[in-house]
Amino acid sequence: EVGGGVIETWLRKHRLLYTGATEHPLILSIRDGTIDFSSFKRWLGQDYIFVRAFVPFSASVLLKACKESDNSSDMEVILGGMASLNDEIAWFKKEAPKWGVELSTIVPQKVNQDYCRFLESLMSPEVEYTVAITAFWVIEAVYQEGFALCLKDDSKTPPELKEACQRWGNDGFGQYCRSLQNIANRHLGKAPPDVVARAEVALLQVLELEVEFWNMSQGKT
Ligand code: HMH
Repeated sequence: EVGGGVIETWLRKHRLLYTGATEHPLILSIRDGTIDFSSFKRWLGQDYIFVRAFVPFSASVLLKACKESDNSSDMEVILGGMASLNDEIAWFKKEAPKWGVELSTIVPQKVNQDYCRFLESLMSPEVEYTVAITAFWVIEAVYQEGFALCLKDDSKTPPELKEACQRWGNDGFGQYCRSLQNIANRHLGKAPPDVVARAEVALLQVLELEVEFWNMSQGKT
């Protein structure tokens, strides 16, 4: 399934945009140890807001899976993702004070608002499960690939940032992303062309928003 799926075709087709998200200069600066810590702090506060908005979106994907999927393991994979979101929120709350970031006072930046609004649009019952699960997969996958880069043997990731990279870059999260990719591929493989086209648009929107989210964290928007 993986290798010959719709997703793999799209990743080849949109390779530059995909690597623009996974190998963004901010990620590369973490890996190279040259990161400006003010960027990390900005990212930390904004991503906390994003992750909170990602919870109801995940719940909507779970609901669609229960209603529209023929395979009960979809629900279990998504539920596992929601359990790790619970840990993520706890991690942000524990991490923020170490950096002097006050989470209760964070104001969402324009890009973050756009991204959260995009998630809300995908929560509509009219949006097909195939479209929503494709977006859900790519949102998780870009973080997994990006942060995994910062954990490679030859990376110079600052010790203070290792835990953040570990959170999304670890092998368990990688396996989870591959499970999501298999689910998305299975549904894309049997969806009508108009649904497949909307899923591709959603994928591109996510990639563009991810690049902008990193730019925003660098203070470049
Ligand atoms: C912006 N994209 C963004 N934040 C995240 N935490 C993830 C993806 C992965 O959950």
